[in-house]
Amino acid sequence: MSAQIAKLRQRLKEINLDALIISYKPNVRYISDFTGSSSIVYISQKSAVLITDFRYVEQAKGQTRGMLTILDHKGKKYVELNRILAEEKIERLAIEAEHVSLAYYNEMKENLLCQLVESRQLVEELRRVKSEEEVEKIMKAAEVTDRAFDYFLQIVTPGLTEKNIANKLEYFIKEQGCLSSFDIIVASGSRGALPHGHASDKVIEKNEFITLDFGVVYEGYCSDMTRTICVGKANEEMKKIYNIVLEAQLRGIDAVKVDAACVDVDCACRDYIIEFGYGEFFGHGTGHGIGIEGHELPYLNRFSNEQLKENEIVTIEPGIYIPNVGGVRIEDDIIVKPGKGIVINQSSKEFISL
Ligand SMILES: [Mn+2]
Repeated sequence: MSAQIAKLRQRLKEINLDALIISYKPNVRYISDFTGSSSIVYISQKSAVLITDFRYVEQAKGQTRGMLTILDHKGKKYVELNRILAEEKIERLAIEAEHVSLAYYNEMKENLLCQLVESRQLVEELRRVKSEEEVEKIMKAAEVTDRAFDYFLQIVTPGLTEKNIANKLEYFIKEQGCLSSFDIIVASGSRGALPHGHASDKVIEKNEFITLDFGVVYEGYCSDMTRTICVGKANEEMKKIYNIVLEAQLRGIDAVKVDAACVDVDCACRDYIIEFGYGEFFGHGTGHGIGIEGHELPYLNRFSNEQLKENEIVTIEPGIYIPNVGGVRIEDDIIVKPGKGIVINQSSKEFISL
């Protein structure tokens, strides 16, 4: 049995659920290592079963390494499920309320021979704390991210469009055996004021700031990093903003440790930015967990009411965005440890003007 299945069984016991069906891909991957696009994973105290179809049976056998029983459903998936539910005398079965469509839920409700109950964030909660193996994968992803940033510094120049840069980076990342974890954000000049300014056809001009936010997936695990640089000579206001964001980010990183309240980590960044009068220009949370997904639990923002746990990996990414002027964001990934977190990214945060 895998450690993940053991953790889930323990959790099911604690909350008094007989069994759970998982169909959300990131959760399926976490519990079973299976990466195919269509499956149901059934976990009870007695069994661990992956129901998929002909296209994926061989793949599932390889990826799950004998830790789950693989079933090939010829007809509807619920027919196989009903057989197991009857065999194990399951009365209440949990379904991932946040990830199934209404149609899917209704189909299951009408056809399953037991009571269906909603579960929320069950596997997501288990995914928060990373195993050593998961930490290593995310560190590898961060290494590739650092290399890609070095490459960005070599190629970025006025005259290229944001898309030109994103495409070259994308190619570089693929050559390293990875994938981008989301559409690369390249936001130059006044577009820097868009926190999620995906690369556009805008041409990079001399003396502009460029915010680059990207991440890579290495063996299923994501990194996430942002740097803002200047091509040419920086104006004083923007340079001042850069230094405020950098100091805020360093304060945020310092606040990351075991048992820290997520809201306090957010405040560590936010209060510093507010002090300089830029509070209204920092409209998003300070960070989030990373792992199988680019954004996952825990969330570090003004509304968080939880605490950091050892071996969670979170981003710290404050920013200041001035409409029609531009913006700065700096982001690193940090492993939560007692006393002080470990920053994974090695890329320099000193102000770079090329
Ligand atoms: Mn991020």
